[in-house]
Amino acid sequence: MRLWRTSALGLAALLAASVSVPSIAQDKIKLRMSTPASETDQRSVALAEVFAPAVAEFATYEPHYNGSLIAQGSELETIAGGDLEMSITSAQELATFFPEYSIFATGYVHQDAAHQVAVFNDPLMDAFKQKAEDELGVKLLAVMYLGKRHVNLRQTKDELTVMTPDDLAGVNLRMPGTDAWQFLGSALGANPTPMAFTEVYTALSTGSVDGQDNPLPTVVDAKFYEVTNQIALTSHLVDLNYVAFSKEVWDNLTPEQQAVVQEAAVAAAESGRQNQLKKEEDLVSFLREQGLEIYEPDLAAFRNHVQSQYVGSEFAEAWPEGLLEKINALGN
Ligand code: KDO
Repeated sequence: MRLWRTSALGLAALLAASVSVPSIAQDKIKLRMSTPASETDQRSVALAEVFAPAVAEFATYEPHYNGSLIAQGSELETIAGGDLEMSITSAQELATFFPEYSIFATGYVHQDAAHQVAVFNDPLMDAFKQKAEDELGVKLLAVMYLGKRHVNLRQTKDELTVMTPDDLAGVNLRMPGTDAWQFLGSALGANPTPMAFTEVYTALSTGSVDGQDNPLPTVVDAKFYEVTNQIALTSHLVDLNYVAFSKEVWDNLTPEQQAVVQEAAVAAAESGRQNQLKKEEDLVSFLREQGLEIYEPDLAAFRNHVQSQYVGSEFAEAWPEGLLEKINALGN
């Protein structure tokens, strides 16, 4: 009798456990992530392959690529409104809310991937992170490396050789659609045209723009090399993105879960960074094989021109006193 009761209890426990399995699964936190990037972009790959499995015990990672859920540039306000949990955001997008973020979107400020990490982890970032949390409800978990942006044009090098900013006069250069991006395009000497990333391939193929700027891995991933003829290696922006996470969702996690999410974001960023750096190195020869002319312009001329445009600009006025010097001191 006693045996029977025990096994009946055991059975009940088993049933309860099996009934509760789907409800536990349902209780998992859903983390929708929206990005204009493709599924094969290294940042997307890193989040899917490193971040997602690390948080899988309590969260379901649901990525949306190519701007299919939220249009490029609207992700932050969507997180703030509670309709999105994650994005891969840019300093340029944050600068539309907090102008001081434009310092991280300024040409020739970040020197390389390691400098980006040093800046992101330095106490100088604390006030920036806090403001995004308090005023936008967005937590910045890690810095992702997008790469060195270069000028990529439809014209052949014979038609137009870009050695100095003067050579870009009148060139219709697609830049993403925020003020900080447009300013950078003008600072390069070009005529910047705002356009969403997802429209760039078509615009290049029809000639409605002369060119675009992005790192080599993006030129390959988005197949821009099919519709352009040259890349001037201006390295005008060592570009970054932040892993942006809803503060509201964060606050509902246990401290243990928060630690897992934080570590997973940092690990994903590190993995994406290493892959992106390798791609940047490897892709020059691939692009040359595709027929693109790739060359280095007068970098000092570009650096001087770009930096001189920022001095005294409305962007530079928003930067906290002494911040640029602190950022420079963290580099080489
Ligand atoms: C772009 O629109 O050119 C850009 O490179 C800007 C970045 O901040 C980032 O949003 C990126 O697009 C997308 O993730 C697509 O790679």
